Amino acid sequence: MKRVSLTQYLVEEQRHNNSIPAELRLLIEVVARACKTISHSVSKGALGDILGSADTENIQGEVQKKLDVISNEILLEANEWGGHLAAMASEEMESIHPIPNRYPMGEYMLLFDPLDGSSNIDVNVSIGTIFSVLKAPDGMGTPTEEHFMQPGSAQVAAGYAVYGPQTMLVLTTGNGVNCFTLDREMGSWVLTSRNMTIPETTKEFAINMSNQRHWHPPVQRYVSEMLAGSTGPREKDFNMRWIASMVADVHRILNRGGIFMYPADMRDTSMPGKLRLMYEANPMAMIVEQAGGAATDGRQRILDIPPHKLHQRVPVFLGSKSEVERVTSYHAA
Ligand code: AHM
Ligand code: MG
Repeated sequence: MKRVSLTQYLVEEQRHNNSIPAELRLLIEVVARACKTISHSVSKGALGDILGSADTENIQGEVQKKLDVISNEILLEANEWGGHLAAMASEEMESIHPIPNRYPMGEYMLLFDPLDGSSNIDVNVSIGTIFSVLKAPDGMGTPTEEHFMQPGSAQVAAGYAVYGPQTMLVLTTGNGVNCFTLDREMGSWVLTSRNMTIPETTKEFAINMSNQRHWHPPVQRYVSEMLAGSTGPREKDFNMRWIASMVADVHRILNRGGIFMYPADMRDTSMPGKLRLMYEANPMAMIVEQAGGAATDGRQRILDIPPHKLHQRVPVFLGSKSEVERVTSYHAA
């Protein structure tokens, strides 16, 4: 079988489908290269002194792991000098990171969660990097947080790298979803799945069940109906999986269907859910929709939510269309 590299795929997309302007292609290549470097660090584990805590806190007050900090730096450094970006924003940084004056300013803005699934770093379970690309508004001038306040539907590209038994890069530029596997010997990303499609129906769900007592009634109803199995209203037995790395859970759903949920709960109404709109929910929602699935916050399409702050959190329901539609309809009932 002829191998297609990420570079070749992007060049062909640019040439034939016109879906990727040259600048965006360069940007994606740089992000992919940074993910390769992160993958290399991840695979060293204790041998690379990358495990454990960094003794610092991020903007959310969460203790940062060494690998959170290392991955953030790798992405910042890799993307600063290329001339295709105006600014970056990261889950690990309080405010935006404009491109320093010594480099030319480009027309895109990059957002990322440098190392998603931090609780799994030290236990050798799959983790990942999630990214989202927005266009800088015309005549923007000095970038501010305000320029990032665009709904997910404005994303021009989104993707994630998953560092698991294999390192994979899943990418969309609004023309379907493709998956590349890292060939470690050759150091290149090779196209291994074209046009990924999420099966519409499923018998598998993903949620952190330990929070059950805090859930709101629509989520209680939805999950209890699944747990009732073949003699319950759903008339089938469901299986449950929860990796606690969104990238790994979404990657499974992309491949074999399922629904992923991180709902709001009754503990703290000021904190609607755990996941972040700009770094996690929006890019994953774009990927899932491009693969034929659906993504809502229980009430509306995630990609339609107007953001009001960089580190905003949202409830997330995404995956197989019929299941996302069902749990969303329970919220309306
Ligand atoms: P992180 O960005 O700090 O790693 O947090 C996000 C992660 C997701 O990857 C995952 O779905 C979720 O947190 C797991 O949360 P929990 O520990 O409550 O199960
Ligand atoms: Mg995360």
